[in-house]
Amino acid sequence: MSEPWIGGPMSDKPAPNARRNPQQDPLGAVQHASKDPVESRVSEALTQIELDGYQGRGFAVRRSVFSSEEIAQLNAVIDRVEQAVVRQSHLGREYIIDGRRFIDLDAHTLQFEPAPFDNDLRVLEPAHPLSADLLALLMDARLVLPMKQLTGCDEVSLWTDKINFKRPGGSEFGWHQDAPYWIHDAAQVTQLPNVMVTLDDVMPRAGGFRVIQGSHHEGIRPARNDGSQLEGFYTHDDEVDFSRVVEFNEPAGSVIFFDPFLIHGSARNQSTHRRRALIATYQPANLPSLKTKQVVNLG
Ligand SMILES: O=C(O)CCC(=O)C(=O)O
Repeated sequence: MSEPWIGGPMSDKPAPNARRNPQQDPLGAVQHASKDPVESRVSEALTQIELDGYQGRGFAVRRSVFSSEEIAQLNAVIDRVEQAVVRQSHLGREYIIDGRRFIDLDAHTLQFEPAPFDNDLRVLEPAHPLSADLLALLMDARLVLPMKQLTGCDEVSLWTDKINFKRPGGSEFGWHQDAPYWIHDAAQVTQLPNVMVTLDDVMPRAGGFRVIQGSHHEGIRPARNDGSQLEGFYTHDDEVDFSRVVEFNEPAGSVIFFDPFLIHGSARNQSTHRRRALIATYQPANLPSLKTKQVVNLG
């Protein structure tokens, strides 16, 4: 991780850790995959080493937490959800922000890729009301137990969840922190840990998730001032220390817990494969969720 990354602001160039020796994993990723799920089962709760990594770097990674069978079933559900919302999207309210098409459909926001892929879904938020399987995933102990530790609570509820679809050629997610989006709505913005579940094997150049490790220690950083409508939500490039970029090219079914203040994003998908991911944010129990305002207690 000492190698400086010179990719520049959300460059398509792979970050330096994109290929690494899993035996000496600089991310401290814990391997969960095994041919024998009983033998390989490790405690769902984060270990002290993982918790220390989360505090210090702003993230903790667990590789192959969900099996390929579980992910295949989940992706079949997600395909059906995607087709259903796109089919119904003409019923929603359409608007354009920074050249991108958005549709509000009931309590869901659909964001589409910019042209020429503007009929392809980029983000769906929230996703869990559309499938009991998605809600079951969010209640899975492999997510809930770590989230109890990260929120410091005995019981947790859902703040928000979304699916990022990232088709081949799909667009970048600019550097940002989540805390500025949520600070006006959330009861306690410091208690909103995120988890990304990778839904496809992430290859170099597929636009893998990236973070600036340690950046969560520095509070909310100044935003872009480039005249775009969403400038206030993106971190100014001058605030991004590119020498601290970590890119996660993990197998499907891996999970990455990350802090709401951590600067993160991802580059365009230059591969020929989709790079889907589910991101869920947890909070203490009995609090309303971001978009539906329903309380979704998860355990
Ligand atoms: O999916 C990604 O690579 C990044 C997504 C992200 O940063 C977000 O949805 O807030």
